[in-house]
Amino acid sequence: MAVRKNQATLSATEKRNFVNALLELKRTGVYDGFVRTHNEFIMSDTDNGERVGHRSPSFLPWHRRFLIQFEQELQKIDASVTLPYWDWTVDRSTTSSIWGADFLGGNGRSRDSQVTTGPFAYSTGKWNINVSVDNRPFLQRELGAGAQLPTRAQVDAVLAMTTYDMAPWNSASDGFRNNLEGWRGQGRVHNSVHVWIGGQMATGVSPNDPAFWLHHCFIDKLWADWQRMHPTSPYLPAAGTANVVDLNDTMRPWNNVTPADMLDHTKFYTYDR
Ligand code: CU1
Ligand code: CU1
Repeated sequence: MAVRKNQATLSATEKRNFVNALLELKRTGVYDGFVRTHNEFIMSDTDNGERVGHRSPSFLPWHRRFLIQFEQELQKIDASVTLPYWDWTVDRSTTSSIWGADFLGGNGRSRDSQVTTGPFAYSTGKWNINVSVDNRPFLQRELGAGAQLPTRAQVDAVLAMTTYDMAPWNSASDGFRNNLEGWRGQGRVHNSVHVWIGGQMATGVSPNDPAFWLHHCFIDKLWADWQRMHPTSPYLPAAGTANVVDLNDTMRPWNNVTPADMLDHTKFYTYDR
């Protein structure tokens, strides 16, 4: 069984293997397909219309499935690789090891936010931004400029919520899902991490930054933690709700996946804890 680990615990070899698998998926074009899919869903997910990837109950199972598919692509390159997670409640500095030149590379420079260090710097020639919202071909970051990272206390307050989601099943809902997604609540948990990194991460083409996978892996772990804390709290809505993905509804873009299929992550991987 594949074990997903805290990125701070990875060995130099594990970091290198992960980076090399990312670069290979980028080279073959597989990587950019994930960026394109994510942006299509962000653009079409609306509070009052059909919504699948964001602002809706299926935010968590949709990204779980998206990460599993991406991880399987990495494992075709190197079977030893799993997605690492970034616990931003602990590793909160713009100079934490996650931003090292041996891993994700560092902050963008002041002039144009261009990342110039590490394996995803434009100058390497290996990380051109092809699916773009601003026609700039380089990875951009503005670490810490636009938001604060959520604190452990803010995360714990969200984990304490007992109801998975509730009407109107969008970005105005109370409950665990929307407070974790970060459209409301102290810390604006998931959303504020995108804004804290800035650059592409603050847009629909966020998977252009490999940090996307480490951030969403931690969000996925928090969902797993919540499930363990609240074993009798089900995914909601169960059935019959317009515009959102009920428990047993098919979840686009996949034609054979429902939220129910995604509830038990241990069929696919486990977390180190
Ligand atoms: Cu997303
Ligand atoms: Cu996200």
